[in-house]
Amino acid sequence: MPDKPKLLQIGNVTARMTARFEAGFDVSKLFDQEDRAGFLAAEGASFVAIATDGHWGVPDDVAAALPNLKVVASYGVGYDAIDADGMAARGVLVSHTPDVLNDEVADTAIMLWLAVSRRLVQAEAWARSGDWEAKGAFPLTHTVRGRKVGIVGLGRIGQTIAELASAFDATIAYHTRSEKDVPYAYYPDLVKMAEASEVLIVITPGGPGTRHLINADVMKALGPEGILINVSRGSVVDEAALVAALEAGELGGAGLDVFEAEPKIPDALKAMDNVVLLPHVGSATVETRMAMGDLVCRNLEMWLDKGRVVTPVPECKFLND
Ligand code: A2R
Repeated sequence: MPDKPKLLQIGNVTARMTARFEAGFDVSKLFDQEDRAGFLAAEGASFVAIATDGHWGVPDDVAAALPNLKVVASYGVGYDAIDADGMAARGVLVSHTPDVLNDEVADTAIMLWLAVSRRLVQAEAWARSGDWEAKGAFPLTHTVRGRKVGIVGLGRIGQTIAELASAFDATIAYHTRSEKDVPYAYYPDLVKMAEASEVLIVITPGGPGTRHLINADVMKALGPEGILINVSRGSVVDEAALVAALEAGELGGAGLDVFEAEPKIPDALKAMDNVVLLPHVGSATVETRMAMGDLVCRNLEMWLDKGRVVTPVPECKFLND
């Protein structure tokens, strides 16, 4: 029997995924290597496949040490940690896991919005601490019903967020680079949309194209009663400007699942009670992570079988025909 093709696993994954990788590939684990540089120099040329995720990506030393790389299967929809254009130019087919996490990330966005508006965290603490008995009723909050919601990025997840927000009688607007065929108001100018919105939900990809798209001007336009929700990438929001806007009272509140230097969160944000913070759990349920892992495996299995993948990133689609 011919040797199995070699796959480099960048980080740890579930035992279930590893077992599926091992059915078709000879698997090596980069994270198990004590001498990473020595290992890559000695073995790098033998690998044709990489399994990674949206956080680990394909580090530069790995990309350079694998001249015979043919396929990368990444876990997660965002792939800003992978140089997809560079991989495409090398003829490397990169895949990701779109669609299977749309509902989960959209639910997380709505959960954050509700938590900020209805002060869920403080109200729960009020109940738990005995303040209800000692001090009486919790102060009134603001309704999420009938709000003007601006969505920044109206792709697979953004459209799912729009559908959920519609159930709260929201008036939806969106900002993207190109207008979509949807029944929502299109704003080519993000600041104008922020001015017209009470809630701004950010769900674009990360990377240089969207870095600090949500800047001081956008936050100021959203205003002292406005709420910013970010479930995309930390890099999309200028975090220093966000802290400054919240401290100055120029922005009403924020719900954040992602941060610029994860897992570090600025202390200033941790100290604010008009901010709800999550540790990047947008897609993190057993069911959705299982579906994502399954799609990573199916991408690799289809590549072994047919030289193609199920869900290539757009930059690599031409290699999948
Ligand atoms: O700009 P367009 O027309 O290509 O629309 C895309 C929009 N988008 C942007 N909007 C404003 N300024 C930009 N510089 C910009 N770049 C992209 O983001 C599109 O409507 C949306 C992305 O949609 P999808 O590609 O379908 O991504 P999906 O599956 O919704 O996930 C979005 C992100 C991932 O990349 C992860 O970072 C995160 O959600 O979990």
